[in-house]
Amino acid sequence: MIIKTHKDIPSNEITDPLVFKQRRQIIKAMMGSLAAGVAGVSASSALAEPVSVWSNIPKANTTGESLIATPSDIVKNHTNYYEFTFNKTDATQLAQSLPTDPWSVEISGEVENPAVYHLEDILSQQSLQEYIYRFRCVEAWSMVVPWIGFPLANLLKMAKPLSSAQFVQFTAIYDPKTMPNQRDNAMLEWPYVEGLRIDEAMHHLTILAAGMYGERMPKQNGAPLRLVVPWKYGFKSIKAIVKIELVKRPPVTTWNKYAPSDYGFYSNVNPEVPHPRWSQNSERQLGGSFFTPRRKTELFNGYGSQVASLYSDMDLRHFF
Ligand SMILES: Nc1nc2c(c(=O)[nH]1)N[C@H]1C(S)=C(S)[C@@H](COP(=O)(O)O)O[C@H]1N2
Ligand SMILES: [Mo]
Repeated sequence: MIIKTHKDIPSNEITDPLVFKQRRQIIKAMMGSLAAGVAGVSASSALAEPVSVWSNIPKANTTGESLIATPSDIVKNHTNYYEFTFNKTDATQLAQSLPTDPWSVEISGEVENPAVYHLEDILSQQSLQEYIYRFRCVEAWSMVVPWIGFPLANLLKMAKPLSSAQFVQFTAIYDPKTMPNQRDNAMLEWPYVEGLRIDEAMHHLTILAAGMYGERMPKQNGAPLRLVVPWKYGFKSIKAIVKIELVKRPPVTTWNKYAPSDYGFYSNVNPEVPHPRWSQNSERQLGGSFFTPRRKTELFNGYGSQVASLYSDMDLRHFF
């Protein structure tokens, strides 16, 4: 038997494992619809869904800037998902065991119409758009991601917030069976909780994302539904949301509770307010080479012309 070593295989013969998986999914989808055609019943939605539903998404016109997305294999393989791991690589594998279909999202609290929705019912009522945003982690790295989602405001309006609703609290899934750090009660308090002020939550740049790079959200990036708030540090953009509550008081959020002097409730990107252990005035851009210069971090991550008015009467050093 001739064994080809890695050296002998031309690079175009090596199939990226992600591409391989995608191909298998497409084949599975084709077989699913074939089988359905023969049997005369409709295949399950996930399998029969035409690939184009996720790949021909119109671009949202929210920022008017043209950004070049970070290569998708980098965004999919460099993640922060503390329920699974404290490193950046292992969630790619570990998160695959999280069951995300079916999924429901509860909307409750200070609203006229509290409800529990099947995720698919939420998605079918929204016109999904692509939002290409800069994304800045508090650890001083950044990327540009083409998210697929819809304004959070759309969903909140369906629930009809009462005037007493001043903040929005988001809760992520609690699933210790598949999430090792929940099982071990490691480091943070679980489930992961985040929050926004109601005007931040209603802002048109704030989205719920169900996909990226022309496909459904990979599990390690927060499937099936995550928040994206592009002018705040990445930890505000909570993954795997199961509950959205409108509340009267500022929510107690996971990172703020863990280390209040390091991670403020607002956590707007701000080069003038250093983390106690590192500067925030520049960032390493994922996908660059050794020679790519660090990017100068911008106030509100560059979205100031659209969001600065939310904070006009606030001292951002105090409310960091
Ligand atoms: N549920 C949950 N959401 C989370 C996190 C997490 O650990 N758990 N990490 C946050 C942090 S620190 C960042 S930087 C972003 C990372 O998103 P990405 O892994 O898709 O790049 O997700 C945020 N949302
Ligand atoms: Mo982060």
